[in-house]
Amino acid sequence: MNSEIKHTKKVPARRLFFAIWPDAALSRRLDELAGAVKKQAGGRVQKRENIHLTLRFIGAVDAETEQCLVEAAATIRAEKMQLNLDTLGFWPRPRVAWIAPGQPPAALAELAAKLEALCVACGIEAESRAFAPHITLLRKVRAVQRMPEFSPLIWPVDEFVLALSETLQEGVRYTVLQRWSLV
Ligand code: 3AM
Repeated sequence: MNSEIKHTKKVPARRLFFAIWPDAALSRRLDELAGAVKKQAGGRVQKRENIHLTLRFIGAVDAETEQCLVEAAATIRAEKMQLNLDTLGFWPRPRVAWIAPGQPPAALAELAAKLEALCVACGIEAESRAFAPHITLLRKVRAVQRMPEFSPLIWPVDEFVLALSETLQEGVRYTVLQRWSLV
């Protein structure tokens, strides 16, 4: 065999997304709320450790693009904010029940817009759909007659993350790869 030949292993693309991630205490409360919604609406609760708010779904990208995203994310200057999670909702087509801030602060859309620009600068196709901030609580929900009574949850947001999405035999697993502070 010719020893000059380099055997470069192709690194598989990784499925990524930008998000904000609740801390353990808030995840627990969201998980409890998901349990209460499930009693009324059925469906399958999102695993507690997977609960997040997607800022920009990216999809599968190669290592070079991932590197571009990571480097660009480090240059982002965006404001800290507080989200008032006061609205429960249901989307029949993806069959998802969610919680969201009824009146999100401008800083949230600004952060999402900066991430959108960053993705496009790294060669990812522009997102055509409007940003609809929400936290998925349950999937495979068939119908919702009524939602449970609940007290709004306040979420102080001081960082955003890049997360990896993997589909395993036991279900989807999200892993936070990197975190960046808001200012
Ligand atoms: O944050 P939620 O749970 O609403 O459904 C996926 C999940 O949304 C969504 O990105 C989040 C992290 O996986 N997602 C998956 N594939 C997608 C796609 N092709 C997508 N969003 C937009 N386009």
